[in-house]
Amino acid sequence: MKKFGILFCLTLASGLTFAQNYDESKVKPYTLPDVLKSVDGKIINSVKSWENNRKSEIIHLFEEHVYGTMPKKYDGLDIKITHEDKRAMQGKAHLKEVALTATNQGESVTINLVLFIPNEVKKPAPAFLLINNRPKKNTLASRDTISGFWPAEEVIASGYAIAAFQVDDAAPDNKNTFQNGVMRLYPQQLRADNGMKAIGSWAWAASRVMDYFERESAIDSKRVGIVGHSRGGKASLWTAAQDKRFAICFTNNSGNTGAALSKRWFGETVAIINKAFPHWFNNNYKKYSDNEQALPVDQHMLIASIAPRPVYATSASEDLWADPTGTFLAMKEAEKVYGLYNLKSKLPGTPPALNTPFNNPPLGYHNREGKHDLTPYDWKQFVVFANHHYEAKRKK
Ligand code: GTR
Repeated sequence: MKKFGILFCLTLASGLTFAQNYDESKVKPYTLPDVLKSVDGKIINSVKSWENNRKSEIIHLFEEHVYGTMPKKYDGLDIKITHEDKRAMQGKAHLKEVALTATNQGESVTINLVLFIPNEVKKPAPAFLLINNRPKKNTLASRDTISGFWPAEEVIASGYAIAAFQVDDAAPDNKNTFQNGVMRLYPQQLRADNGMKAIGSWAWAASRVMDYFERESAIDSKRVGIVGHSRGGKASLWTAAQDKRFAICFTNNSGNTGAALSKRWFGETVAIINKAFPHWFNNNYKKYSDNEQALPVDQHMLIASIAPRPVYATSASEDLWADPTGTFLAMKEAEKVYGLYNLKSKLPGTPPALNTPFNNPPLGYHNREGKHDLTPYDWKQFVVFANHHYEAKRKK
């Protein structure tokens, strides 16, 4: 009896910590760190001072306080085509299933990649890579079932290759087992308060896929967009921030510690995410639970750190948990860094109406009607955005 009483109290106590706001009129004033002012107070007003100073400072702050450090070295990468079909999708695509085995200090991890390359496109083809945070059945090589989460046929018809790996290969999405993947290669990360965890591991794996793309003659590794939904969208941002080789970043409904501002305190909060998913971010991040104002960063800085490469963020109308307005505002705040590169943002001044995509680089955004999801509608806008970007590059 007594035991139950204690449990009940704990539930109540955690219920109190979990209070959250869904009411715009209740958003309290907050101050964002100025993306164009360095920690020592220097004003950043040129590409040179941004690139030589502030950009790496920002990445470092995110490593220290949020996602953890990103190991860059490993001993080897073995690339094995485990299955191939040159006439997949009724002859429209060349399917390659690839096992990427990375080794470091006697440990190894295998990332299984599914890749479709359009047959009707002059090679090398541009590509989209999805960090798949949902079950593998969403990204099936067999196409026995087709999921709107990864509309590979439509992307192939648009002239792009499409690839995916499932996050569990890199780090199981579980607080007790996330170590059983990339982390095995870097045991010191587990011991450090600024060591990476699952989100860092997923981003690390995306970079190994890029290592493979650089050696794959059918893929144009200079035209690869990294895509992620929700927790995968947090990882796609971190991937692009860390790895300049990704040409575009797509972050879908990524919400808290993704593209949405944390200091707005709307929808999911840092306390909630740290409690529910202690295995995503580093130990230091736990200091900011219910203490967002102390964070030396906010998510507009992560978006800005990807500049001048384009970023497309999305929201969904029924997904207040991921704070659509806070996502849009973060994109707006990032505009000034693109401005340094003379890249004028085409985003409107205020959050656009539902289903009104702004899909011209450098910054794209839409708020789709409906639920928290990655859908063919979202992918369609990603393709348009990528077309605009690559087209503009070709003309230069
Ligand atoms: C939720 C989590 C979000 C988001 C989402 C998802 O439970 O609170 O931050 O990552 O899961 O990945 O679908």
